[in-house]
Amino acid sequence: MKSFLNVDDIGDLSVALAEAQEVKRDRFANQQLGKNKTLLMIFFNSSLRTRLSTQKAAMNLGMNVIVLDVKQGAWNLETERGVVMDGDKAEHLLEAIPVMASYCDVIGVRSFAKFENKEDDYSEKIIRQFIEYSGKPVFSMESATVHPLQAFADLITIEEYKRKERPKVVLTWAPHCRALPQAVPNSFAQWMGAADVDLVIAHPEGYELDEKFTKGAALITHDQNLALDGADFVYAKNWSAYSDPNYGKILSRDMDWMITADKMALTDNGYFMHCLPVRRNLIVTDEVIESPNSLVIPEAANREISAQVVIQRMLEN
Ligand code: AN0
Ligand code: CP
Repeated sequence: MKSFLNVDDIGDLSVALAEAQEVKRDRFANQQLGKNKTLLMIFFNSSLRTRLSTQKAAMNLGMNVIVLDVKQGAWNLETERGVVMDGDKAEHLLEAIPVMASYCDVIGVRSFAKFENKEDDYSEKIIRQFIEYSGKPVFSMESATVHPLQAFADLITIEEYKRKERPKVVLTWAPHCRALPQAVPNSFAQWMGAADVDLVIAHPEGYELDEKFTKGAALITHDQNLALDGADFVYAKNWSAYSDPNYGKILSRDMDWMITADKMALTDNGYFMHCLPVRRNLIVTDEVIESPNSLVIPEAANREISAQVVIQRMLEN
């Protein structure tokens, strides 16, 4: 695997899930594979889980790991070509990428949507430059439009907890105080659309996601209660608007969309999921996230597994 952004990059999902179970059985079985190899993780944005789980996965494979926080200690990077660089940015990404690539074998990039230019965000302008100019395998650790390591971990979790052959999985928008990217819901919809589940998406009017990601959904509705009826998994997430002219904007703060015990009562004893970090009592009540049906911790733990499968594939390449 040379790059990892979309579900297609991983190929057959049942093969990927079998590899994940293999990693779970013995996560140190491939210690030789990464010997004297280096993973470079580049963060343009904050992270807790991605940073720790991906580093752990690389260490399980015997790799060395370098982490660069661009905001803390690196030169401010210019990303636009043709700019007269007389501002606060001392170095251009076009030099920085090949330099960074010369010190490593595999690269992970976290670079959120900037919400300045939808075309730039949806062409994955930043991570595409890493793919083009590094000459190394590159994976997304949440880039402008996708968070595939999260979606893969979510799929592993659903596979482990499902009680039906083909569970009903609901992706529901929930309220938040900040404008968040569409990357997590985009990837979740894309991966669930390709998996053996019935995907239903619920959101208020104006929060339609890019159809490129949601085309595998059985139903997309503005009625959250209808969506939750009989659900096996409830995946809550806030996102900002995708549709023009409101790209990147908050259109609703409707607290009726928060996941409460009453909402969970509509499901078939459904599990609650969220990628974290989550703001309690905005997205979900304390009661629901602390309930025995909350999967947020095993879901986060599976981030180590999804990262290990992906890095392993890149090392085998
Ligand atoms: C980010 C997001 O919504 O994309 C990261 C989630 C993994 N969340 C926040 O910025 C709070
Ligand atoms: N879920 C997730 O990616 O968390 P972090 O932003 O903390 O890495």
